[in-house]
Amino acid sequence: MENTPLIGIIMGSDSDLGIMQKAMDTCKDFDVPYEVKILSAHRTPDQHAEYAKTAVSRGLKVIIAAAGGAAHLPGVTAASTILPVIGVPIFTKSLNGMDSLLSIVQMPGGIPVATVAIDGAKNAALLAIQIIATGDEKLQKKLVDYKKQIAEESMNKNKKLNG
Ligand code: RP5
Repeated sequence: MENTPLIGIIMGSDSDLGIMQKAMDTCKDFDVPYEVKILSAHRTPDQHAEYAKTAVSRGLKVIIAAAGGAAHLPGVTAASTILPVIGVPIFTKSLNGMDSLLSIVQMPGGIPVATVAIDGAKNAALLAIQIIATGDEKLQKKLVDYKKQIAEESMNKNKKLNG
């Protein structure tokens, strides 16, 4: 049971994988089990619907959904599950990811998607981990340590500046 995925990481295409690797790496750093799938709201709507509808019963706690362009994947996922959905807008060459961002962030009332920055895969994973940590003291401790670590790294930059 321990390795049952808690975070589902889905993305519209394998071309999103380079960015989404950061989400996977962050889950690994915190030892939070995850699963990864290519699922498209447009190209594989039936397979995607099945995934979203069975997510709760399969034990997932949060879904991270990444998509670029007409980025409907996070919103359609949120429409089909009661799990929290975090959307990652993927950078696009034609519109610099603004198309992805606006497609994901402008959800209608009643169907929330927590949207991170364009290509913000690492923050998406951190947010998913923080959500799961609300019911997991061990994970809370890891998050406290992580915050200490990034504060230390930041302060060390001052040491370098001032010699
Ligand atoms: C979206 O279309 C994907 O999320 C990807 O960001 C974008 C382009 O997909 P490919 O044409 O590279 O497969 O569905």
